[in-house]
Amino acid sequence: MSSPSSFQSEPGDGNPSRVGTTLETYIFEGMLGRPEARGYFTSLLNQIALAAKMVTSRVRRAGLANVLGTTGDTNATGDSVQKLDQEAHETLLRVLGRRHHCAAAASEEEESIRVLSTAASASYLVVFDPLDGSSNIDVNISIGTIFGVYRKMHDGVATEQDFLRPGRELQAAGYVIYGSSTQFVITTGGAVHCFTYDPTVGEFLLSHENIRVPEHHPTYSINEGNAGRWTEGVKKWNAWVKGEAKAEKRPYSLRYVGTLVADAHRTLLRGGIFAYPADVKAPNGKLRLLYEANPLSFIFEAAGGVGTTGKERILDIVPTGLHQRVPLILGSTKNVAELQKFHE
Ligand code: FDP
Repeated sequence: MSSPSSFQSEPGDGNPSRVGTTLETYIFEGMLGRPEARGYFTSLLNQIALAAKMVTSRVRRAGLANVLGTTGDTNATGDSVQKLDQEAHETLLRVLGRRHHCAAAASEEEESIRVLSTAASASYLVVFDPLDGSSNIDVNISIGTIFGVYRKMHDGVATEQDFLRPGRELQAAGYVIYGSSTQFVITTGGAVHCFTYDPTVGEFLLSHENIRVPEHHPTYSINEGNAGRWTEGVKKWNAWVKGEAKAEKRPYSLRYVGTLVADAHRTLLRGGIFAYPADVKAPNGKLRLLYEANPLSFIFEAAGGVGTTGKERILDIVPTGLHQRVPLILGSTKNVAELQKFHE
């Protein structure tokens, strides 16, 4: 998979390793490889990285800075809004609005899109989940930010319709995980890289170059509390992963953080499968297509993994609404094929 704005020289292309390079330099070098580049895309990605630094600084002081707890409101999808969620949402909007390269943004926290600039230079659209894993904020468990970048395809003011595009049209996608360290994972459709934040220098430094999802790993990640509501196929698969079969490394180990970014990050690095399937209570699944499923599927595919509903490729779905939900399965090719066999 490649996108018109892929970083030109990627690891594995004969260049020496760039481990230690700052995210900013990495993005800048990507632009240097594209003679036609105007610097807008580069600037936009740098603004997202700046927002990530600002959010991480708040997250790291969350217990001290009076930002734990809820605001008392509910968001566009009916979840109660955490104060830190709201802060991350406002930070991203403010930072994205500054340089007039982002025409509009759609946030999981807001009902409608936010037009940020009508300047001619504002040629990108950004979708984001400002703080994923809200229910884990107050108990000091990893949380994250997810984002995706699309090109705006016309000269007029951005509209909601501009956002209702399949994920395969993403120009870039990434996430930030606020875990034992803060890491920024990004792809423009070529290689997937992970940059780790060094708070002593205030920079993201390339730490995991050219991430590839292992073909298989004996780990599964699903909210087992929903087992009674699953389809017969998912129930059978679930019983199968727990069955005894030494040669197939079964039973698999269960790992479920309950923060999508954290469960996806582990699966990206180690392999295995993450699933939030459709069930009788949530026939369309729980997770959001635009803010969660698409960016993560874009990353998984770029790293050699899979993003599917179980029936269709996530990146091929044409959205019908900003806050649409989808069943989501992410993971290693072999693990996902195992589940799909039971789906059929
Ligand atoms: P949360 O409700 O805590 O915000 O997208 C929301 C999300 O977390 C994901 O991060 C996570 O994977 C999932 O929901 C957890 O849902 P369950 O509590 O139903 O398992």
